[in-house]
Amino acid sequence: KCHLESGYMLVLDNRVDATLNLLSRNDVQTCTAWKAPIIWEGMFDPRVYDKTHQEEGSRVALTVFAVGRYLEAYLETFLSSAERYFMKGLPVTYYVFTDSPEKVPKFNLAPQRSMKVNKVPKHSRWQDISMMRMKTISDFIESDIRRGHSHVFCFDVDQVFTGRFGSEALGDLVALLHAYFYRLPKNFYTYDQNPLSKAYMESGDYYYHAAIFGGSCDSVKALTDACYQNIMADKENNVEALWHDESHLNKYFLFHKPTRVLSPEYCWDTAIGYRRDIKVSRLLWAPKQYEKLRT
Ligand code: 2GW
Ligand code: MN
Repeated sequence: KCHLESGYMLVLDNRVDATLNLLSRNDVQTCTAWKAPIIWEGMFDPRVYDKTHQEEGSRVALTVFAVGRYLEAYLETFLSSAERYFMKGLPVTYYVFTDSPEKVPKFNLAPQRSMKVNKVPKHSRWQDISMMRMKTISDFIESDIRRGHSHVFCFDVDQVFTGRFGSEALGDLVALLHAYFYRLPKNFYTYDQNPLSKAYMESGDYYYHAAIFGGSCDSVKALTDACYQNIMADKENNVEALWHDESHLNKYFLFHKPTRVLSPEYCWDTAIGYRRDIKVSRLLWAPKQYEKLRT
Protein backbone atom coordinates (compact mmCIF):
# COMPACT_ATOMS: atom_id res chain seq x y z
CA LYS A 1 0.00 0.00 0.00
CA CYS A 2 1.19 3.46 -0.78
CA HIS A 3 1.31 6.02 2.01
CA LEU A 4 -0.68 9.14 1.33
CA GLU A 5 0.73 12.13 3.03
CA SER A 6 -1.50 13.51 5.74
CA GLY A 7 -4.33 12.54 8.08
CA TYR A 8 -7.15 13.47 5.79
CA MET A 9 -5.50 11.66 2.95
CA LEU A 10 -5.72 8.45 4.94
CA VAL A 11 -9.48 8.88 5.01
CA LEU A 12 -9.32 9.46 1.31
CA ASP A 13 -7.25 6.30 0.97
CA ASN A 14 -9.98 4.26 2.63
CA ARG A 15 -12.56 5.66 0.29
CA VAL A 16 -10.31 4.93 -2.65
CA ASP A 17 -9.89 1.41 -1.28
CA ALA A 18 -13.64 0.94 -1.46
CA THR A 19 -13.48 1.26 -5.20
CA LEU A 20 -10.05 -0.26 -5.65
CA ASN A 21 -11.42 -3.12 -7.67
CA LEU A 22 -12.16 -0.61 -10.37
CA LEU A 23 -9.29 1.74 -9.67
CA SER A 24 -5.90 0.18 -10.29
CA ARG A 25 -3.24 -0.23 -12.92
CA ASN A 26 -1.08 -3.31 -13.28
CA ASP A 27 0.90 -2.24 -16.34
CA VAL A 28 2.88 0.51 -14.61
CA GLN A 29 4.64 1.20 -11.31
CA THR A 30 2.14 2.95 -9.06
CA CYS A 31 4.22 3.24 -5.90
CA THR A 32 7.82 4.25 -5.18
CA ALA A 33 10.18 2.26 -2.95
CA TRP A 34 9.47 4.80 -0.18
CA LYS A 35 5.73 4.23 -0.68
CA ALA A 36 4.74 7.46 -2.37
CA PRO A 37 1.98 7.07 -4.95
CA ILE A 38 2.80 7.52 -8.64
CA ILE A 39 -0.34 8.97 -10.19
CA TRP A 40 -1.63 7.30 -13.35
CA GLU A 41 -4.99 7.52 -15.07
CA GLY A 42 -7.30 4.82 -13.79
CA MET A 43 -5.88 4.84 -10.25
CA PHE A 44 -8.11 7.42 -8.64
CA ASP A 45 -11.61 8.79 -8.51
CA PRO A 46 -11.31 12.50 -9.37
CA ARG A 47 -14.56 13.32 -7.55
CA VAL A 48 -13.19 11.99 -4.26
CA TYR A 49 -10.05 14.13 -4.53
CA ASP A 50 -11.99 17.22 -5.56
CA LYS A 51 -14.47 16.88 -2.75
CA THR A 52 -11.76 16.32 -0.15
CA HIS A 53 -9.71 19.30 -1.28
CA GLN A 54 -12.78 21.51 -1.43
CA GLU A 55 -13.64 20.51 2.12
CA GLU A 56 -10.05 21.13 3.20
CA GLY A 57 -10.12 24.57 1.57
CA SER A 58 -7.09 23.91 -0.63
CA ARG A 59 -6.02 26.96 -2.61
CA VAL A 60 -3.46 26.67 -5.37
CA ALA A 61 -0.86 29.11 -6.69
CA LEU A 62 0.60 28.43 -10.15
CA THR A 63 3.89 30.10 -11.09
CA VAL A 64 4.97 30.54 -14.69
CA PHE A 65 7.73 32.57 -16.33
CA ALA A 66 7.47 34.15 -19.76
CA VAL A 67 10.55 36.25 -20.40
CA GLY A 68 11.56 37.75 -23.74
CA ARG A 69 10.19 35.98 -26.77
CA TYR A 70 8.64 33.19 -24.71
CA LEU A 71 5.80 35.53 -23.79
CA GLU A 72 4.36 35.91 -27.27
CA ALA A 73 5.29 32.38 -28.22
CA TYR A 74 3.63 30.47 -25.37
CA LEU A 75 1.90 32.38 -22.60
CA GLU A 76 -1.57 32.86 -24.02
CA THR A 77 -2.00 29.20 -24.95
CA PHE A 78 -0.61 28.10 -21.62
CA LEU A 79 -2.98 30.26 -19.59
CA SER A 80 -6.11 29.76 -21.65
CA SER A 81 -5.63 25.99 -21.53
CA ALA A 82 -4.98 26.18 -17.76
CA GLU A 83 -8.34 27.89 -17.40
CA ARG A 84 -9.98 24.87 -18.99
CA TYR A 85 -8.11 22.10 -17.20
CA PHE A 86 -5.95 23.15 -14.21
CA MET A 87 -7.44 22.55 -10.74
CA LYS A 88 -11.04 23.13 -11.82
CA GLY A 89 -13.25 23.65 -8.80
CA LEU A 90 -10.47 25.00 -6.57
CA PRO A 91 -9.37 28.62 -6.11
CA VAL A 92 -6.31 29.30 -8.29
CA THR A 93 -3.97 32.28 -8.54
CA TYR A 94 -1.66 32.53 -11.55
CA TYR A 95 1.65 34.21 -10.77
CA VAL A 96 3.04 35.32 -14.12
CA PHE A 97 6.65 36.54 -14.15
CA THR A 98 7.83 38.49 -17.17
CA ASP A 99 10.12 41.28 -18.26
CA SER A 100 7.22 42.92 -20.17
CA PRO A 101 4.07 42.97 -18.00
CA GLU A 102 2.29 45.22 -20.52
CA LYS A 103 2.40 42.43 -23.11
CA VAL A 104 0.58 39.88 -20.96
CA PRO A 105 -2.72 39.11 -22.69
CA LYS A 106 -5.87 40.21 -20.88
CA PHE A 107 -8.02 37.35 -19.70
CA ASN A 108 -11.53 36.91 -18.40
CA LEU A 109 -10.82 34.41 -15.68
CA ALA A 110 -13.42 32.04 -14.25
CA PRO A 111 -14.81 32.80 -10.76
CA GLN A 112 -12.37 32.10 -7.90
CA ARG A 113 -9.43 32.45 -10.28
CA SER A 114 -7.12 35.44 -10.50
CA MET A 115 -3.81 36.51 -11.98
CA LYS A 116 -0.89 38.49 -10.60
CA VAL A 117 1.66 39.75 -13.09
CA ASN A 118 5.12 40.59 -11.79
CA LYS A 119 8.14 42.07 -13.46
CA VAL A 120 11.44 40.19 -13.42
CA PRO A 121 14.74 41.07 -15.07
CA LYS A 122 15.64 39.46 -18.36
CA HIS A 123 18.90 37.66 -17.69
CA SER A 124 21.16 37.71 -20.72
CA ARG A 125 21.93 33.98 -20.57
CA TRP A 126 18.94 31.67 -21.00
CA GLN A 127 20.43 29.31 -18.49
CA ASP A 128 20.06 32.10 -15.93
CA ILE A 129 16.48 32.86 -16.99
CA SER A 130 15.72 29.24 -16.19
CA MET A 131 17.81 28.87 -13.02
CA MET A 132 16.92 32.18 -11.41
CA ARG A 133 13.27 31.12 -11.32
CA MET A 134 14.19 29.30 -8.10
CA LYS A 135 15.03 32.57 -6.35
CA THR A 136 11.94 34.41 -7.59
CA ILE A 137 9.62 31.58 -6.58
CA SER A 138 11.17 31.41 -3.12
CA ASP A 139 10.84 35.17 -2.62
CA PHE A 140 7.20 35.19 -3.74
CA ILE A 141 6.21 32.27 -1.55
CA GLU A 142 7.57 34.23 1.39
CA SER A 143 6.15 37.64 0.51
CA ASP A 144 2.80 36.72 -1.01
CA ILE A 145 1.87 33.15 -1.96
CA ARG A 146 2.18 31.77 1.57
CA ARG A 147 -0.71 33.96 2.67
CA GLY A 148 -3.81 32.56 1.06
CA HIS A 149 -2.54 29.39 -0.61
CA SER A 150 -2.04 25.86 0.65
CA HIS A 151 -0.16 24.61 -2.42
CA VAL A 152 2.08 25.99 -5.14
CA PHE A 153 2.82 24.45 -8.54
CA CYS A 154 5.66 25.71 -10.77
CA PHE A 155 5.44 25.25 -14.53
CA ASP A 156 7.49 25.78 -17.68
CA VAL A 157 5.49 27.97 -20.06
CA ASP A 158 6.19 25.99 -23.24
CA GLN A 159 3.35 23.54 -22.73
CA VAL A 160 -0.41 23.28 -23.14
CA PHE A 161 -3.06 21.64 -20.96
CA THR A 162 -5.11 19.10 -22.89
CA GLY A 163 -6.92 17.20 -20.13
CA ARG A 164 -7.79 17.25 -16.46
CA PHE A 165 -4.83 18.34 -14.30
CA GLY A 166 -6.63 18.23 -10.99
CA SER A 167 -6.44 17.93 -7.24
CA GLU A 168 -5.12 14.36 -7.43
CA ALA A 169 -1.79 16.03 -8.26
CA LEU A 170 -1.68 17.96 -4.98
CA GLY A 171 0.63 16.77 -2.23
CA ASP A 172 3.28 17.87 0.22
CA LEU A 173 6.18 17.52 -2.25
CA VAL A 174 5.34 16.65 -5.85
CA ALA A 175 7.71 15.59 -8.62
CA LEU A 176 7.16 14.60 -12.26
CA LEU A 177 8.64 11.63 -14.13
CA HIS A 178 10.36 12.88 -17.28
CA ALA A 179 8.57 11.53 -20.35
CA TYR A 180 11.81 10.64 -22.13
CA PHE A 181 13.29 8.61 -19.27
CA TYR A 182 10.52 6.85 -17.40
CA ARG A 183 11.01 3.57 -19.21
CA LEU A 184 14.78 3.77 -19.66
CA PRO A 185 17.44 2.03 -17.55
CA LYS A 186 19.06 4.31 -15.00
CA ASN A 187 22.34 4.58 -16.89
CA PHE A 188 20.49 6.80 -19.38
CA TYR A 189 19.50 9.35 -16.76
CA THR A 190 21.18 12.69 -17.40
CA TYR A 191 22.16 13.62 -13.85
CA ASP A 192 25.02 16.05 -13.45
CA GLN A 193 28.33 14.20 -13.85
CA ASN A 194 30.78 16.81 -12.57
CA PRO A 195 31.96 16.19 -8.99
CA LEU A 196 32.68 19.92 -8.73
CA SER A 197 28.99 20.81 -9.10
CA LYS A 198 26.59 20.76 -6.17
CA ALA A 199 24.20 18.90 -8.46
CA TYR A 200 26.59 15.99 -8.94
CA MET A 201 25.04 12.60 -8.30
CA GLU A 202 26.01 9.11 -9.32
CA SER A 203 22.64 7.48 -9.09
CA GLY A 204 19.09 8.23 -8.10
CA ASP A 205 15.57 6.90 -8.04
CA TYR A 206 14.09 8.44 -11.18
CA TYR A 207 14.88 11.19 -13.65
CA TYR A 208 12.52 14.01 -12.73
CA HIS A 209 11.47 16.77 -15.13
CA ALA A 210 11.80 20.35 -13.92
CA ALA A 211 8.91 21.49 -16.14
CA ILE A 212 6.56 20.82 -13.19
CA PHE A 213 7.17 20.61 -9.48
CA GLY A 214 5.05 21.59 -6.54
CA GLY A 215 3.80 20.96 -3.06
CA SER A 216 2.90 22.80 0.10
CA CYS A 217 4.20 26.36 0.42
CA ASP A 218 6.74 25.25 3.03
CA SER A 219 8.05 22.37 0.97
CA VAL A 220 8.41 24.36 -2.24
CA LYS A 221 10.06 27.19 -0.31
CA ALA A 222 12.62 24.74 1.08
CA LEU A 223 13.17 23.20 -2.36
CA THR A 224 13.65 26.49 -4.21
CA ASP A 225 15.94 27.82 -1.46
CA ALA A 226 18.15 24.74 -1.58
CA CYS A 227 18.34 24.71 -5.39
CA TYR A 228 19.10 28.42 -5.53
CA GLN A 229 21.87 28.11 -2.92
CA ASN A 230 23.46 25.28 -4.87
CA ILE A 231 23.15 27.19 -8.16
CA MET A 232 24.93 30.17 -6.58
CA ALA A 233 27.61 27.97 -5.01
CA ASP A 234 28.28 26.53 -8.48
CA LYS A 235 28.64 30.05 -9.88
CA GLU A 236 31.22 30.85 -7.20
CA ASN A 237 33.10 27.75 -8.27
CA ASN A 238 32.72 28.54 -11.97
CA VAL A 239 30.76 25.43 -12.78
CA GLU A 240 27.25 24.93 -14.15
CA ALA A 241 25.19 21.80 -13.79
CA LEU A 242 24.52 19.80 -16.95
CA TRP A 243 20.79 20.56 -17.10
CA HIS A 244 20.84 23.67 -14.96
CA ASP A 245 17.97 23.92 -12.46
CA GLU A 246 16.76 20.45 -13.49
CA SER A 247 20.03 18.88 -12.29
CA HIS A 248 19.72 20.66 -8.95
CA LEU A 249 16.10 19.59 -8.65
CA ASN A 250 17.05 15.94 -9.21
CA LYS A 251 19.74 16.24 -6.55
CA TYR A 252 17.24 17.75 -4.12
CA PHE A 253 14.74 14.92 -4.66
CA LEU A 254 17.47 12.36 -3.96
CA PHE A 255 17.60 13.54 -0.35
CA HIS A 256 14.04 14.84 0.02
CA LYS A 257 11.86 12.15 -1.45
CA PRO A 258 8.71 13.41 -3.14
CA THR A 259 5.53 12.37 -1.33
CA ARG A 260 3.65 12.18 -4.62
CA VAL A 261 4.97 11.48 -8.10
CA LEU A 262 3.20 12.38 -11.33
CA SER A 263 3.35 9.97 -14.25
CA PRO A 264 4.38 11.31 -17.67
CA GLU A 265 0.66 11.58 -18.46
CA TYR A 266 1.04 14.91 -16.67
CA CYS A 267 3.64 16.21 -19.14
CA TRP A 268 3.77 14.26 -22.36
CA ASP A 269 5.54 14.92 -25.65
CA THR A 270 3.68 13.62 -28.70
CA ALA A 271 7.03 13.43 -30.51
CA ILE A 272 7.74 10.30 -28.44
CA GLY A 273 4.98 8.52 -30.31
CA TYR A 274 2.38 6.05 -29.09
CA ARG A 275 2.93 4.41 -25.69
CA ARG A 276 0.34 1.96 -24.46
CA ASP A 277 0.72 3.01 -20.81
CA ILE A 278 -0.07 6.68 -21.53
CA LYS A 279 -3.85 6.53 -21.22
CA VAL A 280 -4.52 10.26 -21.28
CA SER A 281 -2.57 13.41 -22.03
CA ARG A 282 -3.15 16.11 -19.49
CA LEU A 283 -0.39 18.49 -20.55
CA LEU A 284 1.64 18.41 -23.77
CA TRP A 285 4.97 19.93 -24.64
CA ALA A 286 4.48 22.76 -27.09
CA PRO A 287 6.49 22.28 -30.26
CA LYS A 288 10.04 23.50 -29.63
CA GLN A 289 10.95 26.55 -31.65
CA TYR A 290 14.64 26.57 -30.77
CA GLU A 291 15.89 28.19 -33.98
CA LYS A 292 13.44 31.04 -33.56
CA LEU A 293 13.61 31.48 -29.78
CA ARG A 294 17.13 30.52 -28.76
CA THR A 295 19.06 32.65 -31.25
C1 2GW B 1 15.13 29.11 -22.47
C2 2GW B 1 16.08 28.44 -23.23
C3 2GW B 1 16.59 29.05 -24.39
C4 2GW B 1 16.13 30.28 -24.76
C5 2GW B 1 15.18 30.90 -23.99
C6 2GW B 1 14.69 30.34 -22.83
C7 2GW B 1 13.68 31.02 -22.05
C8 2GW B 1 13.07 30.31 -21.00
C9 2GW B 1 13.25 32.33 -22.33
O1 2GW B 1 13.74 33.05 -23.24
N1 2GW B 1 12.23 32.89 -21.60
C10 2GW B 1 11.64 32.18 -20.61
O2 2GW B 1 10.70 32.71 -19.96
N2 2GW B 1 12.08 30.93 -20.27
C11 2GW B 1 11.45 30.22 -19.14
O3 2GW B 1 12.27 29.15 -18.69
C12 2GW B 1 10.12 29.60 -19.60
O4 2GW B 1 9.21 29.54 -18.52
C13 2GW B 1 10.56 28.20 -19.99
O5 2GW B 1 9.50 27.28 -20.06
C14 2GW B 1 11.58 27.91 -18.90
C15 2GW B 1 12.59 26.79 -19.22
O6 2GW B 1 13.08 26.97 -20.54
P1 2GW B 1 12.68 25.94 -21.69
O7 2GW B 1 11.24 25.58 -21.49
O8 2GW B 1 13.03 26.50 -23.01
O9 2GW B 1 13.63 24.75 -21.41
P2 2GW B 1 13.33 23.15 -21.54
O10 2GW B 1 11.93 22.91 -22.03
O11 2GW B 1 14.45 22.53 -22.29
O12 2GW B 1 13.39 22.81 -20.02
C16 2GW B 1 13.97 21.87 -19.19
O13 2GW B 1 15.31 22.22 -18.84
C17 2GW B 1 15.45 23.55 -18.28
C18 2GW B 1 16.90 23.76 -17.91
O14 2GW B 1 17.72 23.69 -19.04
C19 2GW B 1 14.56 23.73 -17.06
O15 2GW B 1 15.02 22.90 -16.01
C20 2GW B 1 13.12 23.37 -17.40
O16 2GW B 1 12.32 23.46 -16.24
C21 2GW B 1 13.06 21.96 -17.97
O17 2GW B 1 11.73 21.66 -18.35
MN1 MN C 1 10.18 23.73 -21.27
